Amino acid sequence: MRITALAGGVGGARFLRGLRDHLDTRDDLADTSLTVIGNTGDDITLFGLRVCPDLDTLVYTLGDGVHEGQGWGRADESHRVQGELAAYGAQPQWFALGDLDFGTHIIRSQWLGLGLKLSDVTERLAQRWGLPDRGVTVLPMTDDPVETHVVIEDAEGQRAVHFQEWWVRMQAAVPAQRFIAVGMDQATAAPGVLDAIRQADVILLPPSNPVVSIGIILGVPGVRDALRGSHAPVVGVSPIIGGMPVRGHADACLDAIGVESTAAGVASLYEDFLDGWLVSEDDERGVRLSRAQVRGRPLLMSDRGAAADLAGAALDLALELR
Ligand code: GDP
Ligand code: FO1
Ligand code: CA
Repeated sequence: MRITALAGGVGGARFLRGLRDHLDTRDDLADTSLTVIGNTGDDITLFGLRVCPDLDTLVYTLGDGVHEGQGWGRADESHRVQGELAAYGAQPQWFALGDLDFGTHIIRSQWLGLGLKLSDVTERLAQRWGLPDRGVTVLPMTDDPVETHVVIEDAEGQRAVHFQEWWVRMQAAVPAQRFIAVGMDQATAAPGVLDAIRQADVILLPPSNPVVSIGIILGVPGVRDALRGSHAPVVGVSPIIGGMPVRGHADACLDAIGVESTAAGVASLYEDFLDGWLVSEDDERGVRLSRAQVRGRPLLMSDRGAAADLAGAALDLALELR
């Protein structure tokens, strides 16, 4: 069976590792392949190096190399290089890059500099982490540079800052007026992305940020149409439980686009292609959707086992809707 998922960073990666774990327990679904279409709007160039936070989070997590507490970056990390850069007064210092993580950014930047596409580079990185052996392919949504910028207004007036500056440095405390996916008008889907949607047997939307993760991927030309036209059931998991994101600032992102921070509000963004929607058991009665089937399930990925159970529930609903 072919499963395709759209994903951001931590929420997407934990869910998809859970899905991989769940599939390992299913004899009936042996030989299932998982293709993950990752958000690249978070990407940023720092110290001359191309950093792809969401793709790296996916690869590190699915390759068992992630820092479990943070959910991003490498396990057993040190920060000597960043200390050295700080001694030179190099900026920014608000974005924590570890020494092992730097290795990834150095080799990625070198390969990109040699003319490889981001999708080729990501394939090489995933290979090192053993993903192909687990039937997992990670595709960047596009090979073209796309960066999410955030329009804000503060004491310095109205301006656009890189998404990471708003999210990490400002902690999303300055209200976002809107998000701009810079470069999207010139972008095309990376090789394999649209086919992965068209040829999937099941399509899953993990509980990723609906605006700056999934929303950005949906903006890639052809992606939304492919989802609408797909014969496969599309099942999503709410990142919002009881009106609150589990982590991060998804509520600030939803505010900016005028959508309420509820499981129903997020579902409304996927209305035209969503067939199934998992919400928390407490939210179930409050969510009525015209098209999609709604199911209440324990939604918290408190550990790897809980993530596997959640992914299994999403997959079961998709198989039921097939
Ligand atoms: P990011 O790129 O690191 O921000 O990660 P994603 O975009 O993939 O996912 C972020 C979203 O995951 C946030 O909006 C969280 O609310 C959601 N999330 C994180 N952990 C959980 C969880 O255990 N359960 C659910 N349902 N959502 C979660
Ligand atoms: N998130 C933070 O909140 N603070 C950081 O300093 C930070 C550094 C970082 C470095 C590499 C990487 O792959 C991810 C990193 N993240 C950091 C996570 C990430 O940039 C964002 O939290 C998500 O992309 C938000 O969507
Ligand atoms: Ca992200």
